[in-house]
Amino acid sequence: MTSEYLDLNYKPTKNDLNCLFYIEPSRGVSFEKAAEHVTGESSIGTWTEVHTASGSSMRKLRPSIYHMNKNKGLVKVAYPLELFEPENVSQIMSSIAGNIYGMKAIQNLRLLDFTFPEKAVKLYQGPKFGIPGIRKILKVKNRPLVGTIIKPKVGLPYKEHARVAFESWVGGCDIVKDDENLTDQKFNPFDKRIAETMQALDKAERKTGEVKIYMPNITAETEEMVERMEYVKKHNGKYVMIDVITLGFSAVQTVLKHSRKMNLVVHAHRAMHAALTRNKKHGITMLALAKLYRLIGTDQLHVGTAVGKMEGPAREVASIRDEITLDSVPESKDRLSQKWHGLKPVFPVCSGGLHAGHIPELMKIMGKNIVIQAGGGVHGHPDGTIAGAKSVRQAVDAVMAGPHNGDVPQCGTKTLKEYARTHNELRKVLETFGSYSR
Ligand code: RUB
Ligand code: CA
Repeated sequence: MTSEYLDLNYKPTKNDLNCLFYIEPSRGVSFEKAAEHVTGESSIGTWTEVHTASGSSMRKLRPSIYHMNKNKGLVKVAYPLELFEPENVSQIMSSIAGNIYGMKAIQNLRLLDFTFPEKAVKLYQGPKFGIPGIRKILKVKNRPLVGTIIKPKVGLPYKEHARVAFESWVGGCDIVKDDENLTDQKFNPFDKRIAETMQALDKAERKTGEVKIYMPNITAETEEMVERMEYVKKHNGKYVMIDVITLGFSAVQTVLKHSRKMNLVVHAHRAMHAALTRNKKHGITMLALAKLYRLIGTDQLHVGTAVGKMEGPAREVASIRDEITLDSVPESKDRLSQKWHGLKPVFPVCSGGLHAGHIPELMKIMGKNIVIQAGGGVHGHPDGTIAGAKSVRQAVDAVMAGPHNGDVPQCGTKTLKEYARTHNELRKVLETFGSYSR
């Protein structure tokens, strides 16, 4: 095979979408050949030369491999934007993250990152609310938002669900969320749950004087989701949540088209992401996926915790946070640079095995601009849900009142334990689940 795409002198232009891949060739295939195969199959190529297109029109669409590091397995490819249908994320992913994973020429392949040029970014709207819009709704300026997921995940009848939601809000949660696999089951029908839980929300707001949020899971077939959004709106809901990976990109885009019109905030749960993201040699990074959700505009996104029950090291979780919150992210060894041209920041959500004892370390890593969600950590409190919710708010208050380095909280376990002496709910949770330090 001649080198069709390799052009190490090529300088990407403002009309290119650039990708960073990790490639491991199969036995007997050279690195260059594997890189050529990946580049061809993700764009204009196939396994042999074809006689259907004229040379000049194809030359315009030809991508360039402009960087290669064989030792590290890294390849950068610049794709002309014309290869893609603007705003059609499914089409873009069918190209740069499609057939290429199945090719015999590669043993492993991972899309580490991609960069959209300014004119492509500007085609997208980004989040309608994002961090500033959500903080405005909740009237919480500085601290992390505190949320819970009703547990058990599935199985509670709707009246129980509403009662547990009420207790969570009264205890101090800002947000109550359905779990990713609770949608419209017989034991807990969607319409009854939403009506009952929104009534509980009104009651909780009156009792606490705080703004409270309920995030019902509307995940379903697309037209059904639109009906569910209308139903949520009719019951004065402000938010919906969706399982973005299992839905697929286009379905998420459909939800966002309607949510913008209806003024609903959209929370993105990432159930199933690890099937794509977890193997460090293969698949797609969560960083790359998170970028797509910022472009198309979910307002909140699960990014991991670094300290809880789900896999994801601190450095990686913090880099996803940066990607979805900063306006400009510099290039580093395993990512490309990206400018966001004013697209609003997505609220990073930390969730998975969290309880009050994790909060100092979590906030040291992730800062204050996060949503902290604890399911078991709230409803597993020995004194019940209200006490569990109180314990999380107390831990957040302790960290906020504790030492800071600039804007980043530096509260340690010792300070948390001291705070717990005068805060019973926190003390009990630390006795039950322990405190956490890395
Ligand atoms: C957490 C939970 C979330 C997971 C998802 O419940 O229900 O679905 O955190 O993980 P609990 P991620 O607090 O009881 O563990 O956010 O990493 O995708
Ligand atoms: Ca869950």
